[in-house]
Amino acid sequence: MLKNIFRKVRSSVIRGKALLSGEISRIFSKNQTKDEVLENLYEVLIRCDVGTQVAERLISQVKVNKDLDEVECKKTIKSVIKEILENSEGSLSFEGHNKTVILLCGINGNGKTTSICKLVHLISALGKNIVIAAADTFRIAAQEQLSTLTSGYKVHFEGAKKEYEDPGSVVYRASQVLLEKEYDVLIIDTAGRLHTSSDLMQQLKKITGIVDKVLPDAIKHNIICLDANNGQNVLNQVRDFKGYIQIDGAIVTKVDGYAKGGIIVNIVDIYSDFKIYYLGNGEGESDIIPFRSHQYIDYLLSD
Ligand SMILES: Nc1nc2c(ncn2[C@@H]2O[C@H](COP(=O)(O)OP(=O)(O)O)[C@@H](O)[C@H]2O)c(=O)[nH]1
Ligand SMILES: [Mg+2]
Repeated sequence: MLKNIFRKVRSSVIRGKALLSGEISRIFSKNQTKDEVLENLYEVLIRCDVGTQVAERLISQVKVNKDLDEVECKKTIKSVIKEILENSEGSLSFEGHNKTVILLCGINGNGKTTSICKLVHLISALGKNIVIAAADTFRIAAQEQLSTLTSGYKVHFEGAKKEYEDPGSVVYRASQVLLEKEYDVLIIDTAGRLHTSSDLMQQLKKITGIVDKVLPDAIKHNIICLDANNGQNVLNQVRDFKGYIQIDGAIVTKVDGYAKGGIIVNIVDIYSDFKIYYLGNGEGESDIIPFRSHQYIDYLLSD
């Protein structure tokens, strides 16, 4: 099954290279005292988005090295990050005859609709029959975007019957289709909402309630789309969405244009039960990479 998924993925390697490794090398090329090295290292780690908590832990571990050199420093950082990322790999389950529901949420522009198209690309390749619920009923253009993007696939598309229709109604109809027909997977696209807008967040909660009611036995993945380039702000997004619905993990998008690299370590360190399912690696339907911590560490720290 995994093989099939990889066959459909254009590249399993993150495009580009993170800044961290080169920045660390630069620190050691300057012949500085240990204190200066540690001070500069802390600055670099913060600049690379790992967050203060992780940066402090890394510094305290690196400090322990008696003869601090570049190789030892990178080795220590790698091993701490490896520990943080243990158990962070998310995987979508399509087990036996169980039905699976994947709900994507997140703020506007983070890549929900694009990621759904990528998921359709991957999941169709597994021979699964897909229902899409276009529950972003605020913008008719959003429905059209999703319907156009997925038009090349054999999917059941459930959209709004009229503008501003209650997204809950769309999700209800789509859940019924999944329940009654030979479909395996329901993917729900939701309206981009500000995590600060409480009525829209209540609506999201209502959507998950409908799914729970109509499909109590389905395997459910509530996934937040996070734009890697939002830096520390993604932490607020996760916190606020978690205040309304259970969030199992994330698809981190736009890593193709993200050189800082460290935000995933930061998120997983703070939310230890949080899974990273996929990385968005471009705008195309096959620009999606299953998250593998060792590959991500290579991207962060390989020379
Ligand atoms: N470079 C890049 N662009 C992406 C990625 N994912 C989404 N985008 C772009 O981000 C913009 C917003 O995406 P969209 O799916 O409409 O976001 P939504 O509002 O959350 O549904 C679009 O221009 C997408 O092409 C990605 O992984 N890499
Ligand atoms: Mg959208």
